[in-house]
Amino acid sequence: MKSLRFLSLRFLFLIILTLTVSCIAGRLGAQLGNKPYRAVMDTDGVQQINILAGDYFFKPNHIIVKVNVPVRLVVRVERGIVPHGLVLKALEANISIDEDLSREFHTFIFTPSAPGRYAFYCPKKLFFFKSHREHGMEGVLEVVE
Ligand SMILES: [Cu+2]
Repeated sequence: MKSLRFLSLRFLFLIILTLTVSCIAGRLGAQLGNKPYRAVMDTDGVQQINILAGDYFFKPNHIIVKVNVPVRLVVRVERGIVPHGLVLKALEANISIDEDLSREFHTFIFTPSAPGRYAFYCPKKLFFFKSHREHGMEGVLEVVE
């Protein structure tokens, strides 16, 4: 009886350890796996970008697009209980996005009209806690010639 209990305790400990390690690895992966990502030119002449949004990241978080070429930005939202949003305000480049990411997929179409580096982020914040942006849920859209 005693050894059984010891075994189940060990099992429980292993599960907790596994969960902790995978959680930390996931966070690290979200940060490290973020190399600059160049938009792919679609056959219809649109620059296609797919990003994943979740707690609390955008992946990739550094996107490079060409100026004066239409962009189709598709955001897939990871399932979770925390609501997220996307803000990308770059009026000088003719981009204005401010939307709740309430569905699984969101598509934004715009044509960046000026080169530069423009921040995008999640504007959500719960009471006195740090904002999602402060948690790392932000990125850069780099518009190049
Ligand atoms: Cu968020």
